[in-house]
Amino acid sequence: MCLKNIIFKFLFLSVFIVTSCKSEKTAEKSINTSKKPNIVVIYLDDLGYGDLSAYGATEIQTPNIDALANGGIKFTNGYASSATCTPSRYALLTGVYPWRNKNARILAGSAPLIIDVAQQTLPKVLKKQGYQTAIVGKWHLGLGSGDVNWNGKITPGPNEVGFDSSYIMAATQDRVPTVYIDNGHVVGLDKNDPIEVDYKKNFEGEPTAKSNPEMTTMKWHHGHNNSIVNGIPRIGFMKGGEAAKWTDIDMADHFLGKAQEYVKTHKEQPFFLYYAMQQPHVPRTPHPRFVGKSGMGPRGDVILEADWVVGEFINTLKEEGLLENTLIVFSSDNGPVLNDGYFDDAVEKLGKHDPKGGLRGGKYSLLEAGTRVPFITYWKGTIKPAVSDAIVCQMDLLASLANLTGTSEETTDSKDILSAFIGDADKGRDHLLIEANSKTALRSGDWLMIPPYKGWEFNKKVNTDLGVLPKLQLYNLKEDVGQQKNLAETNPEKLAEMIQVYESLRGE
Ligand code: NG6
Ligand code: CA
Repeated sequence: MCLKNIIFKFLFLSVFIVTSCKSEKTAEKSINTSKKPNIVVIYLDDLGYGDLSAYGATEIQTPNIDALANGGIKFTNGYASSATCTPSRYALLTGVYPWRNKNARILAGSAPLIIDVAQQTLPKVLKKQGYQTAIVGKWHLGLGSGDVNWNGKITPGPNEVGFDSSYIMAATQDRVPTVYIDNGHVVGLDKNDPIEVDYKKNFEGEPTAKSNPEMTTMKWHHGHNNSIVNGIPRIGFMKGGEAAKWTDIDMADHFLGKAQEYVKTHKEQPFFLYYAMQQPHVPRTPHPRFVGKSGMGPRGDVILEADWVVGEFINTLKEEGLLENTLIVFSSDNGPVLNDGYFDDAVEKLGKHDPKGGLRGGKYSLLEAGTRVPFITYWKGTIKPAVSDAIVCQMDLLASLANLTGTSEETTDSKDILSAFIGDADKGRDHLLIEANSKTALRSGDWLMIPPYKGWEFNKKVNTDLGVLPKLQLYNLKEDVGQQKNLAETNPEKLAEMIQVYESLRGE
């Protein structure tokens, strides 16, 4: 959007602004790596800034993730690029702002791949540096180039954008097809029972949550009323593939097994593993071992499950003698949401827990809780424990890990801030554009500016402030992290400066 007219309003102030939009300086690394470290990105789905005890939660204990946060660098200004999944994952893997790609928005399970196979990606950069590369878990960046044939080789996908191996779910746990895909092939598929997927209309005679509510064991609140799999109504229609359908309650164990197997069988050369876990996204289906353990209902239970998974995975690295030669990055693709479409007690049993950790907004929002997420770097024996206030974004991993592994790869948007990631510098980025539903806002220093936008201010279904207003918003996050005081009118100089930086970053 163009803010020229708004800028004119501030011109009379004659504020001479020196913007620092130049690319941040390339980091000098102090780490002397005789051997390239393994790199693991553990990426949760919808985990909020306040969902971990290391980030201040008191009603839930996450000792295994806390051990990473307390033994590594705990970032307090760590960002996903976006307030939803697909765009954040796009930025993480390509180093490009998602608003540059109009397809980088929440995708259907049948959507085509949105990363160009010729595009630079994080796994490609690391492959060039001698790494073996793999993804285990949630993909949600599209598959195929139009009509996917789920019964043949599904391509292009992760294997065509830099991953040597892939074991994934196509989109989300609440979207069909509800099957695992191993290097482009549906796992356990019976050729006599082919899979068909449609996001527009149902297949004749197939039950849905609307036609057969008695078949559902989890009830839908909004959306999620199409095909029913394992008693859970999903988004999208699916027919066939009975033998291939996943079991929801052991998904965490299943992906953990794959991640463990990968590190055990790939330790001769450095590896990059993108381990994209499904918790605490809906449908929240904790294994019976965790049911009732948090006292907060399934959302709390799957956070405990995720924490256990992280502990088991770290134990495997230890047992294999890999922990001291592995950099672990832990984060989440967007902020928290309670009711995201099912009645699952997330709201009712929340108690005193604050998934937003004092921030405002949540998943889908331009306000801080949408994109500011737990962000940890851990490397036993190499990274010194610290808390860092540096502004860092997942999109910067591409350029920063390129530097770590001995090359240089600044894409248009990914900044080399390795020194912040490894604790050599207190400062990360100068500026960052965050995104929600294709709308962008500027974080710069202690400040956040949201341009005026048309649209819903509040999403009643998910009970979230979207940060969308028809007027400018300006917040000082140092003094007002909860974003209660809009300073746009009282601090016109800062506002004008922010607008100028914003326009220059957006190329307007
Ligand atoms: C929304 C879904 C929500 C979730 C989200 C994607 C409805 C009503 N809501 O459209 O439940 O699946 O998409 O979440 O269908 S994300 O974390 O993958 O971005
Ligand atoms: Ca998500």
